[in-house]
Amino acid sequence: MTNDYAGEILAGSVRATARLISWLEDEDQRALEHMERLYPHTGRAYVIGITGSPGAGKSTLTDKLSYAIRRQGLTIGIIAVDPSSPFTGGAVLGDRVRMTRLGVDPGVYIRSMATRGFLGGLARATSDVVKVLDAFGKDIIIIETVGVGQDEVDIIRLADTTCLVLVPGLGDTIQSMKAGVMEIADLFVINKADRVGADQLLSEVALRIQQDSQIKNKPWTPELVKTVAVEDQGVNDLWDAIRRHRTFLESDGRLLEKRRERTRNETLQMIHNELFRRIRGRLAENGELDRLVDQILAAKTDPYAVMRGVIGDWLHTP
Ligand SMILES: Nc1nc2c(ncn2[C@@H]2O[C@H](COP(=O)(O)OP(=O)(O)O)[C@@H](O)[C@H]2O)c(=O)[nH]1
Ligand SMILES: [Mg+2]
Repeated sequence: MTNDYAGEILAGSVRATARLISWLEDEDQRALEHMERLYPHTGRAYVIGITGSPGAGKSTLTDKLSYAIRRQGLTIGIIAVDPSSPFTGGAVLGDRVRMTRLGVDPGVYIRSMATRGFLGGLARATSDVVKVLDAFGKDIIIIETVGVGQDEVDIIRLADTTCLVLVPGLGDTIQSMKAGVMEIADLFVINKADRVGADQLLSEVALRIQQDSQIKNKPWTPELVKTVAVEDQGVNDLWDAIRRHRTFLESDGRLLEKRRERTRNETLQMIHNELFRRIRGRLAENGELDRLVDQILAAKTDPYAVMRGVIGDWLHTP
């Protein structure tokens, strides 16, 4: 091992943290041994997910919430998986981006994730970044993500508490909310409550919570919080609600159960990714894959037989 990044990260090095995260983003295999060393130092941070449509105010809310959290003396890691986030100035940057005030606070580490081409999945990479920031010693980790595709839903599953940000008059009333996103929310944030229609949206969401059998059957009833993020209104209420949800999870071992489920999925996913990476690597050698494809196209074999053959060979490899 040439660099002791894990040791440096545990000792608080921002530079080593940034470097390891870049490797994770590039799916650089060198990251693995460092991740393995960091792993025993993870599991301490509490992860908050902030999701919602573009323009809902997620970044503004994340910013204001971070100040509220900092005032309690807790440290924060922010992961913005949102290419349009002001943290990045609209650009997709791989490096640590400093925001004007938060960015110069050593108790805050901000990172935007590039959303391009992840073979192992964006959620997988984000989950590793969470672990790095956790080992780096951040008490609270906030993940900001746009709640649209499957990637985002998978990312939001990394959070212990998920906040869904809705705004009045965006035309994205809850009827059109993607199925599965509503169900994932532990807290509904009605942001831009300075606008008309905030109270109507609030009662719509409250009604939906009462009527949705999937939500109703959960032991936790989602809370609703009204905020005006730009004016820092309701942000302390949001923080209080997050803490109530945390207390709820920590009672009766629910948080442990949630993390057990996550560890299970992650471990399976890791095995899946590594197997696939190795098999793909071997098939790419000597044009083996192209040869097989030629044979399929020439009707000498079919993809099913190829798949069985490849896996059979692999399993019998000593
Ligand atoms: N009127 C109003 N505007 C807000 C509020 N919160 C955020 N905004 C504005 O909404 C726009 C989008 O906010 P941003 O935080 O970038 O949203 P994101 O795309 O969800 O991260 C910005 O111009 C913010 O200033 C709010 O509570 N009220
Ligand atoms: Mg944003």
